[in-house]
Amino acid sequence: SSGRIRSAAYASKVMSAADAVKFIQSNDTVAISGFASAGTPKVIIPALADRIRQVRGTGANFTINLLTGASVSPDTERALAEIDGIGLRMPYQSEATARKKINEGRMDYVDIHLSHVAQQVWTGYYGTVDVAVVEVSGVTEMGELVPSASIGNNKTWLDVAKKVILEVNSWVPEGVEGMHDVYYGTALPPNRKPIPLTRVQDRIGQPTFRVDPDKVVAVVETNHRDQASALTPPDEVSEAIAGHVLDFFDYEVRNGRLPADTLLPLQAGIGNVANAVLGGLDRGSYKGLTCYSEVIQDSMLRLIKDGTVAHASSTALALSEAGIEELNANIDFYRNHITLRPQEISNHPEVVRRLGVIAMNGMLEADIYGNVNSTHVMGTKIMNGIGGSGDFARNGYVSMFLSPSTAKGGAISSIVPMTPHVDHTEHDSQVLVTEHGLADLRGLSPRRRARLIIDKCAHPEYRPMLHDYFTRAESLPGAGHTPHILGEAFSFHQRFRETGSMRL
Ligand code: 0RQ
Repeated sequence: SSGRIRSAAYASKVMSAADAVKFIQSNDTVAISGFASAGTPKVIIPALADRIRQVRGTGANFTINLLTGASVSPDTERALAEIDGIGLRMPYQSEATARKKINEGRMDYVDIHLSHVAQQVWTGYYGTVDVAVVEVSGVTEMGELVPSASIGNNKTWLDVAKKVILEVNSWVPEGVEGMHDVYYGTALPPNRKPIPLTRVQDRIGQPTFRVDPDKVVAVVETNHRDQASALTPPDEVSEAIAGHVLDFFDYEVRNGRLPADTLLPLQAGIGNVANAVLGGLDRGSYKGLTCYSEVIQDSMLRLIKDGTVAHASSTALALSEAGIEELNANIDFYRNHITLRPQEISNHPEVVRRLGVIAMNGMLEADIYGNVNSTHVMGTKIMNGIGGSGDFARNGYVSMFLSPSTAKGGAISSIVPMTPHVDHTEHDSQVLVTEHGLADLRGLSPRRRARLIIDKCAHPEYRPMLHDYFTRAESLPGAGHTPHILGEAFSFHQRFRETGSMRL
């Protein structure tokens, strides 16, 4: 035994993964840990996939409904998706096999704001949670659970599930204990109280999860690495986008809207562009920045190490292999600069609004008025999901959306006449950025926004087509406040469908 289970009551429940999954029945709603790859259970899901195959071999059906924090490790998502093991999936995925099943209509997918998941489950929108499968890094003498590399919805899963299966993973460094802040003060209305978090580094909860020991039906010991997040080095396009964002920060400081050294808490989505923006921060004169986000990427570790970032709050780590090594080797240092929280708090509208978060998220496309599509390719096929982008964009102090100006080698323009799906409305997006420039939409009417977005953000090749559309829309009799030619508004998308390119 690894010595991580310090409570005898739990030690007596240790069993194999194959035995543990016998507690999961067909049609169960199963809520698992994991946010990005971090903290995904390592052995129970593969064992469950085996059990599903076995049961199917007898002629019976076996599917589960799967609830998570956000995406889980790709291997885990795939293991269940490729055998059609999931009836309903909620709230976020980013894995090719699952995406395909969803778009073929073979897996139900409910795509909701990550801050809403906990309360929607408490209120019973998803029925009963039959089993929670949660990875932890240890069990204390008192039977409390030390979280691992993510928190996500684990507090809620442990609270609401009828049965709990724990994976105690001794690969997670013991020094992680104390990095987490699990807040137990949330409630449903009319009993809600203000969340007493006024600074990024505030600790308002406790370092461990509580669970009713009678519900814990199985404990499985593991020693398995988290799957690393892919990290591609910034390219020219993402460096250019980052450059515009950093210039914008300077502009805001000069205008007295952001504090000079520390700015306001930063939130950045996952991926190339976010990494490039964060990576560029240590070139400025910033000291003691803070981040209030949902994940921590590699660039953040470097910024913490050199003092550019004083404290980062999130619900999960999303590190590459090298980042995981760096964190684990220096866990006692990073524990004082990183706080992991339940996602209902890391993404909470009240807290995001109070702190004045600078929200920077990726998008698929925006229209000439600033409506943003983050989730649906050509308006119909799900990409990943809204994730936390709405939580931050709607409530941020400044809400920015960042994207290359084209996709698929230029065949797709990220600026279109009208987005065929809207995740973030024109009322929520304030600044759009591509490699060509930054459109500051604050204080502008729709017609002024349109000209600015086309001139600053669209790829030069698409600018004439967009101007042509807008000019003709504006000259229609009764063009209105937000001019459109309704029969033509999706012509770029239609052309892509028919010819494989939005180009004329
Ligand atoms: O696909 O790799 O197959 O070519 O979409 O595009 O440019 O690499 O951008 O990785 O930042 O993803 C919106 C999906 C952008 C992401 C989205 C294709 C493009 C490529 C990826 P290929 P890029 P990113 C914070 C909040 C919602 C969740 C969120 C996302 C692939 O940012 O999922 O924000 N956001 N969470 O070719 C068709 C278009 C396209 C397009 C790009 N207009 N039409 N395909 N692509 N634009 C999260 C955290 O804090 C963790």
